[in-house]
Amino acid sequence: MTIQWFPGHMLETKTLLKAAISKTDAVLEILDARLPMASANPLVSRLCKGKLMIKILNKKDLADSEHTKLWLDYFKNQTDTYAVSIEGTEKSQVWESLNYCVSKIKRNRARKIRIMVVGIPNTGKSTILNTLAGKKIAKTGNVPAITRHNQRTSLKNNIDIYDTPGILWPIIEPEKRAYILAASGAIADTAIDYNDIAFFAGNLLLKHYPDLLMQRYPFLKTLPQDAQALIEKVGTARGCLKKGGVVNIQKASQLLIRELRTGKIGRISFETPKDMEDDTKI
Ligand SMILES: Nc1nc2c(ncn2[C@@H]2O[C@H](COP(=O)(O)OP(=O)(O)OP(=O)(O)O)[C@@H](O)[C@H]2O)c(=O)[nH]1
Ligand SMILES: [Mg+2]
Repeated sequence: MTIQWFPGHMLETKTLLKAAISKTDAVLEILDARLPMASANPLVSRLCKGKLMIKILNKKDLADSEHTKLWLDYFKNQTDTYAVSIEGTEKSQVWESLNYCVSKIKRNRARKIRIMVVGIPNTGKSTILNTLAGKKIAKTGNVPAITRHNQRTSLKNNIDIYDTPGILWPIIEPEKRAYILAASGAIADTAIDYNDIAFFAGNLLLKHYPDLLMQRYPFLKTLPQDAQALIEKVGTARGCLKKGGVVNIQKASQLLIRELRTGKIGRISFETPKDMEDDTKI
């Protein structure tokens, strides 16, 4: 499965970022804590080369806390890499991460500090901005591509912060990365095949989170042997049926993905630093 989803506003944002980055003091790269590597945009890394960047692993409440610890340790061991994990609606955590960023800036006292918030779609950039502002100034939503334009907000302590639209890159490869991004909710529904994504997610859940599956879906009784069986059983039990009682795989797939994305199945991470090292060995 190849995913291509690079609508016009993303290209515009890329051009805008290129021009704006040089005028900012630091960049908050908002990653999804469940997929800290897959959600790191190579375009953004290239554009921000040489700029102070703080990796914010947001949505930590949805991620496997053991895996988040592994990721933070992993980033700590990289040179010039700063990373923290937060929940985007938690005021103290969000401010702590911003203050951490500010503490690393070589400050020009003649003007305000400028910080840019960047990342792929749906990682919580606007939510973080609203939390910092203490009011809803940016539109948010649990589908990608909510923000369409850059937006500047003045915060206390002489800080200007810029929210930007989430951007991806023209062709998402390798396939595993495309699946992870799609399963997390970073890619528009119109660009993905739910059945494919549910198969990928089902296999991941069966392999790494069987206990969570059994808790969420007690009607399973025993662990299904593969993703196909899992989707069918969930579909049957949850009434995703076509005429004649045949399981509607598309509906069952959507249900599984929705429950995975919203944390109903539990705290799930899609990748660990070890997976990433293993992938680069291939
Ligand atoms: N569980 C959880 N949900 C979060 C968190 N932060 C943001 N969200 C939710 O994630 C969804 C996306 O949030 P947005 O702030 O719109 O994301 P964005 O990065 O601005 O998205 P685009 O503008 O489309 O690029 C919303 O439903 C938020 O409520 C978090 O820390 N935990
Ligand atoms: Mg936004």
